[in-house]
This record gives sequence, C-alpha cells and structure tokens, in this order.
Amino acid sequence: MNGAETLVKTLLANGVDTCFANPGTSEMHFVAALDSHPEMNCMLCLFEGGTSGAADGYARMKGDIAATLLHLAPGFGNAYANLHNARKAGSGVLNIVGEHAERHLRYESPLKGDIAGVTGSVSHWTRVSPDSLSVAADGAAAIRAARSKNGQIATLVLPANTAWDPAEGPANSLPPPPLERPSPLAIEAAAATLSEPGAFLMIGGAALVGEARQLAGQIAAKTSCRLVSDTFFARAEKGAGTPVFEQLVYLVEPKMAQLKDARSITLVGTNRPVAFFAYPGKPSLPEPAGCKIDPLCNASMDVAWTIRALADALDVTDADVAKTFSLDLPGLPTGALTLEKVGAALAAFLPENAIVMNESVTSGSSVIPPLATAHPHDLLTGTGGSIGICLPCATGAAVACPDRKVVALTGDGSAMYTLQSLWTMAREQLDITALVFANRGYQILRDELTNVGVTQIGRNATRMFDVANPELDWVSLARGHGVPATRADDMDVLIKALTESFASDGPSLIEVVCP
Ligand SMILES: Cc1ncc(C[n+]2csc(CCOP(=O)(O)OP(=O)(O)O)c2C)c(N)n1
Ligand SMILES: [Mg+2]
Repeated sequence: MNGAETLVKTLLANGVDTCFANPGTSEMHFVAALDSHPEMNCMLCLFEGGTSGAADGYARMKGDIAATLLHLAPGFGNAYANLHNARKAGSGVLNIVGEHAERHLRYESPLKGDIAGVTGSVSHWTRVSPDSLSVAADGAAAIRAARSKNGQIATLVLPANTAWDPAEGPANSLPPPPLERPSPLAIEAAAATLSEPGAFLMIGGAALVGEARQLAGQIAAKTSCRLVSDTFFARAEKGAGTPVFEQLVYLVEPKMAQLKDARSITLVGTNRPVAFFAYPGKPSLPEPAGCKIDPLCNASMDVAWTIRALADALDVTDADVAKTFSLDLPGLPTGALTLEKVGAALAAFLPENAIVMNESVTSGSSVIPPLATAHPHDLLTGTGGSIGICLPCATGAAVACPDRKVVALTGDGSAMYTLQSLWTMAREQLDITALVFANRGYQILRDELTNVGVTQIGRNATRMFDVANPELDWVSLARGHGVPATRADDMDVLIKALTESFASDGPSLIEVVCP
C-alpha cells in the first residue's frame, strides 16, 4: 500500500465518499488510488472554481464535507474565490492538493508556486504531509478540522513522494471537538435584553433551519423582538410554513432605516451587521449610535443549543406561536416578460422542497420576493461577495440532494465566471434548472458608480459594464456544454420552458431576456 492508497481508505473509512476533482500529474498516484476504490464518487469539474463551489454547495445541503482534488498552487489558486465564499458560508471543505515531490522543489520547475501562501490565506487548517507514513493520520486530522466548528476549510498538501512511497494503513478521524457555548450568565443577560424595547435578534447559520429556526420565531413571538437575518446566508428554509424573519437589505441607507429603532442587536449564528462596502461619507456600521451589540454566539459555536437555551430562559412554550408565511401562489402571468412576472411564475411552479441558489444580483430584488409564500424550499445565496458561485454551488447541492429539484438563478455576468459547471451538470445528469438573467451586463456596477457619487458615465466605464457587442448566446453556450436550453423573451415561452424543465430530471437552462 502506498501513501495515496492509505489516504483514500482514510477518507472512505471516515465517511468522505464524494470528491470534486481536477487532477494533474503530481496527483497521479492519488488518482490511481481513487480509481481502485469505485465507492468513492469522483466528479470532474472543468475549472477549479467549479470544484470548490461544488464542495461548498454540497456542504451546505449535506451538512457534511466533500473532498476537492486540486493541482498544485495554480490549481488551488483557481479554486480560491469559491473557497473564500465557502469560508464565509461556514462550509466544511477538505482540499487535497498535490505538490511536487520534495526533492523536486529545490528546482524552479514550471508548476512550482507558493503553495503555503495560497493555501494558508483561505484555509483554517493547512498541513504539508512530511512522508508517506504520515499521510493517513494527516488525512484523518484534515477531516476532523474540516468538520470542526460547524465547518472549516482544511487543506492537506500531498507532495508526490508521500503519495507513491510505501505506507501502512488508513487512520481514524476523531470526532470534532465539542462546540463552544455561551455561558449561562451570557444567556440570562441576552434573554433579558431580548425582552426590552428596541431589541433585535439577528440569526444566521444553523438558526436559519429546522427546530432552531422555529424556536427563534417563537422567541420573537414571546418577546416582540425583531427577528432579522443578514442579507446573505449559506442556507435558509423559506416559503410556506416557515417562520417570518426580515432580511437586512444590501444598500447602506435602507439598511440603516431597517435598524433605526434598534437599541440592542443580539447575534446568534452570525456577525454584527456591516455595510457591504465603504462609501465616501457613509458609515460602515448601519446601527444607530448607542445600539448595544451582543456577540452572544457566532456561527462556529453551538447555535442550536444557544437558541434553545434562550427559549428556555424566556419560558417559551407551545403557546408562543411563531408568525409564519402561508401558502399563497400567484396566478400565471402572460404577455411581455418582466422580472416581477418571472418571479411570480417561479413562485407558482416551484416544486415542493426545491433548493434555490440565488446569485441573480440586481434581478433578485424582483424575482425572489414572491417565493416567500411559495411551497417550502431552501434558499442559498452567495456569501462572500465573490461572484461565480451560483452554478458550482447548485452542482454540489444537486449531488448532495439527488431527490430534490435545484433551481439556479444567476446573473449573466456571474454565470460567465464558472459556466464550465454546466458540463458537470450534464455529465452527472443533475436535476438543475438554471435561469440566466441576460441583462447583457454588470448592471449592479452601474448603480455602484452612482453610489460612489459619479454622475457621468463615459466610454470606458460603459465598456467595462456592458457585456454586449458581442452578445453572449446562452442557448449555444449551454448546448455546447451538453445542457438543453431555451431563450425566453416573453412569458409564454418562459412558462413553457419552466414547466418542461421542472417536469424533467436532468439539467436545463433558460436564458431570460431581460427587458
Ligand atoms: C470575483 C469577483 N469579481 C468581480 C466582482 C465585482 N462584481 C460584482 S457584481 C458584478 C457583475 C454582476 O453581473 P451580473 O451577474 O450580470 O448581475 P447584474 O448586476 O447584471 O444583475 C461584478 C463584476 C465580484 N463581486 N467578484
Ligand atoms: Mg447582468
């Protein structure tokens, strides 16, 4: 047995059976070891941003880790942006990165790079395996790190000699250490604060799903505190039957308006609210002066326990009924296409238990709101502001949940970053309906130019914001990746395409021609 084989056996023995991969020569022994273990599900992604984004989507929906297989520093560099997003999502990801054999590293070979620099800057945990006998134990430690604190980025660098030299056998990964919890005193104090006027309970992470979400709704019913979430989150249950919470909005002034009555903000599973960007003359922090921020429990702590403890401290009972959304499906819109009508059609047709990945950027403010009263579903969003997460994340979510329909909503600009994921969707026949909002440009950046105070827009800025001339042909792009596609420029075509796509099991794409 060589080091690579002990690593594959370690992964499988510890429940890691999914690997999003883009290999190269330095990983060939690892590839051979994966090849002799067909129980490992290896999926090729044609760009490493697809690999890392898929691992993020998988973790969000599975609640457990997948592995990525990446090729030296440049391969890891390509994966970086979506690892950044995964880190902000709190997703556990286990990266296995090949590296040159130790003796080769003293030479300036083409693929040699600063692997410590590139991996260290986004990983919570990094280790370079020193020899083949250590690989299994290092793999087990990496698995544990990726599963720790509700999910971390763990990166194991595997020099080729550690993969090919002889080794002994697989290792067991210890369970992750217990999650940190707030002290009883902190719980008591937070419960008291939540009962005071102007109290906000801001939830994220595990508080946006399941029983914790329900209890948060009951806490709001009991105390009259305002229940809010951040603008972006890894995963939230949405639709009919889910407790109502307000999402903070993107722009600074409206965010400040939402928080203007806040005298306290208690944080459970999330960080304090902050403006997405700094703008001249506008604050970074949106809450009013004097508002108390209680960082009770961050996303890496025991969020579900904290919500339960708060509910107990507040004597929440079944009599405290959370305010929930009721099912209210819009009628079917016809005629000229508008984004509001697209939202209504989506809400009307959205299959029960769908997974919606939203990176539709400016289109989202029209398309997403009607989904609030659609059939229950999970909503995932971009978490780290780095665009190009939608198609990869949808891919990973579909692998994690093969029995659920995945709907990927993406801006045309965002989709271009990682459109290679379409090919993985086609090869794996993943049940994904992708809607590309073809407004032919980076619409949000037009708005942002105004937000920084520029009133005139000239040739250079226009040429940096328009994605036209030539116009992208999404139907051809999708078909070229093996995904059937339709261009919808009125509601009848859109509704027919949606109906057909939701009735079929494989991937399909709809180019939504924005008015
Ligand atoms: C990795 C990365 N590069 C650049 C940006 C800057 N950026 C933010 S939104 C955006 C364009 C989004 O365009 P699109 O997806 O078409 O959405 P639209 O604004 O048109 O609705 C860009 C380039 C970013 N956020 N992340
Ligand atoms: Mg666009």
